[in-house]
Amino acid sequence: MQVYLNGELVEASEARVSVFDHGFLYGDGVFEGIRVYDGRVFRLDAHVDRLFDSAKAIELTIPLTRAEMKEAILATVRANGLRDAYVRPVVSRGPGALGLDPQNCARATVVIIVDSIKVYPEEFYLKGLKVITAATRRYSPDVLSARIKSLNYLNNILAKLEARRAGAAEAVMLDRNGYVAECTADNVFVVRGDKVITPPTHVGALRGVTRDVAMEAARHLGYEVREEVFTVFEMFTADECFLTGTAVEVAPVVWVDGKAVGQGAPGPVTLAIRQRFRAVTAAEGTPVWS
Ligand code: PXG
Repeated sequence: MQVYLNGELVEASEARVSVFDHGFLYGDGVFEGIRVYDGRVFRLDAHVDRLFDSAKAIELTIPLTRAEMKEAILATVRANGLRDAYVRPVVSRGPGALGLDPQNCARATVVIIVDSIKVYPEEFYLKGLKVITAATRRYSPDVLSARIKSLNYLNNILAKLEARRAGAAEAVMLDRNGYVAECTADNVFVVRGDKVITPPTHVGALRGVTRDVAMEAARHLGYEVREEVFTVFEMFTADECFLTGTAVEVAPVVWVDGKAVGQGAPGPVTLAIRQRFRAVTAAEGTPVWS
């Protein structure tokens, strides 16, 4: 496996970052999670734009242009020869003296990891997922914007531990007012009649790339798409509920805190959006090999 590290492709076992890197010491950095479907990188521009926006928000200078970052991602996928893959670009503040001031760090560290993708079993989509509401609240925009995809995932990890403890696939995280924000690595949607609803990002949700694709798909299928706040009450009283994310794609939720959603089985709107999502991933993308 070849890893991109500061402008070079190196063998994975040789890809090392300093213990003085502020990404390691303070979680000071940003990342992305991108999929490659059949030799094409899905929504490369959207992911690279979000990476640069996240970096801008923390005043981190990425020592590459957007075009160079895209080329580095494509070159790293090519070097690994994978037609289906998961890509993880990481940009950290770089090595520097102890102390959290980023001024101690001369240059950002840029890493791009390409790995084989562990797709979820089909059963997962046929049966649907069970989720719980986490006691751990999502942080509010006045604390740290959830739109920054940063190397600080402890808030999400604490909620993920709650899900694991409860034997649930995911944990729904609420904002400080009790409105649904997102899951630990996915966005949340509910379906009510002909309306497909997801929380606005200001409740403390990442603007997921898959969320955007699901909203486009729902509109394409003739549903009314709304960004509205809602509580878990609206999840278990909805006709359908589903999650979106790069890893999970579009996955039905059938159970929330022990209560069945709708009929307790994946619904037709979720399945139609998932099908449309799959068609989009099969048709679009930046070719890795031209
Ligand atoms: N919310 C959060 C907090 C996320 O981390 C999403 C929503 C969905 O966004 P996308 O753009 O993927 O639709 C995410 C995405 C990983 C991994 O390795 C995490 C994500 C995506 C891919 C891999 O844990 N998080």
